Amino acid sequence: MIKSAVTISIVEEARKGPFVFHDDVAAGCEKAAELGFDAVEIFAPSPEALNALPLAELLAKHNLSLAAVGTGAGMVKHGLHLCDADAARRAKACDFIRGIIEAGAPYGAPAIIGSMQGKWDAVTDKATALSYLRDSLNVLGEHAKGLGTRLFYEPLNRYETNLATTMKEGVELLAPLATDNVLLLADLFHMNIEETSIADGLRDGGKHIGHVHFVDSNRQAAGRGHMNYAPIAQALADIDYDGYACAEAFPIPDSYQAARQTIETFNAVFRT
Ligand code: LER
Ligand code: MN
Repeated sequence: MIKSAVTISIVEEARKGPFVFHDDVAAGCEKAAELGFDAVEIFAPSPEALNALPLAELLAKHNLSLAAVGTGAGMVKHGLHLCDADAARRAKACDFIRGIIEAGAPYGAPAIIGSMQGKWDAVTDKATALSYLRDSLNVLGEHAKGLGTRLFYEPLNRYETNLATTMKEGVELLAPLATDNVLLLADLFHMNIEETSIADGLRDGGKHIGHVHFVDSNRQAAGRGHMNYAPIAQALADIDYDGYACAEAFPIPDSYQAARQTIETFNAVFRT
């Protein structure tokens, strides 16, 4: 059965980012539980910041799981990414992600590689960038496996990456990996921009999809745009998806209402 989750960001630089709750993990957990979410996904500024949170206590108190942890602060705060031409910077990017993997693992929460994947450019051609990225995914995927968790790789829209923008390209990117522990994150916002059909894109991802960012066409809460969720729900059923549908959306008109709209749409789409 597909489970619901909602994002909480405590990254100062991402205050205007597409996260439902901001700044206060305790308050976000309280609201998530009140609205009936199964889990939260946390975007933190560093592994240390994640480790410093009273997460075990908060999750137990509110009967929530930790669905996933984001790594994008490595890019947002430090400009790090896995395709950097400089080997020392790539190693730093890897270390940052390794720390987030280790912070999420005790809660069974996989780390997400989204913006930390980077891009190819005039200095680093596409083949070289892809080999850098695959090298890191192999190392980090196996590291996560050793800790009993997974790693999620997220295809992004063309304005955020040029490595894999569709689920099909995501599958092709993962195919040569030595590790079997990296799954795709299907973000409906990116897919709405890049896929010919979102439902077919989900079928292209198939068994490789491990996580879904559940959001509307305009990156607002599900139900506040023009996304047609019926074929999306059908495609997820067709591929036997039973992970999270996690709200990664702007807090419009405010965090609480975005979360409430999300869970209403989630229940209408997945629980009827
Ligand atoms: C970025 O656009 C995104 O969708 C995040 O989940 C990854 O950093
Ligand atoms: Mn996303």
